[in-house]
Amino acid sequence: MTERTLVLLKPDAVKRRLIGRIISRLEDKGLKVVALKFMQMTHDQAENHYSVHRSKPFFKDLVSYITSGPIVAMVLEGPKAIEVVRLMAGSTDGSKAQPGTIRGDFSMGIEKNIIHASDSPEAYSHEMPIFFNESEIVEWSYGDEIIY
Ligand code: 3AN
Repeated sequence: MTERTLVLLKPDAVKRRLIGRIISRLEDKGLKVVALKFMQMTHDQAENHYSVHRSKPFFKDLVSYITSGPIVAMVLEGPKAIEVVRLMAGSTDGSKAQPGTIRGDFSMGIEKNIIHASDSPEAYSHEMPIFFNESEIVEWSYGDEIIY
């Protein structure tokens, strides 16, 4: 079943010039970009995005980190996109993430862990409107069916 997921390339990915390499991995896998934005998150957007973590001890640091520099926000589409991107991202803590995953290959940390990806359809429904209007999501087709 085709679904959509919200992906963020965090400030460490941007600062380390990894945008292209990470998007390439996601495209190579077969995920389709249907929305893409380079932006600076506001404090309010960050608090909203991470609202499920509001009571956690790391919440303040999380908000301050994700607003510490520009990010890339994307909506990706594909069969089981949520599960597929979570698998590709790897475990939250980069030092424990499997080699071959994005965090496993590019991160040694739990905060600076390169990528965010929605973990459920409910999370996607909460997160996506923080970054995009419905009108910014483009329905399009590759024109061949090679990818799927
Ligand atoms: P994931 O991004 O793998 O879904 P979550 O949802 O458990 O991880 O946590 C959201 C974000 O909060 C993580 N991406 C990470 O940046 C940060 N985080 C999670 N646990 C910790 C922690 N113990 N200390 C600092 N930051 C954390």
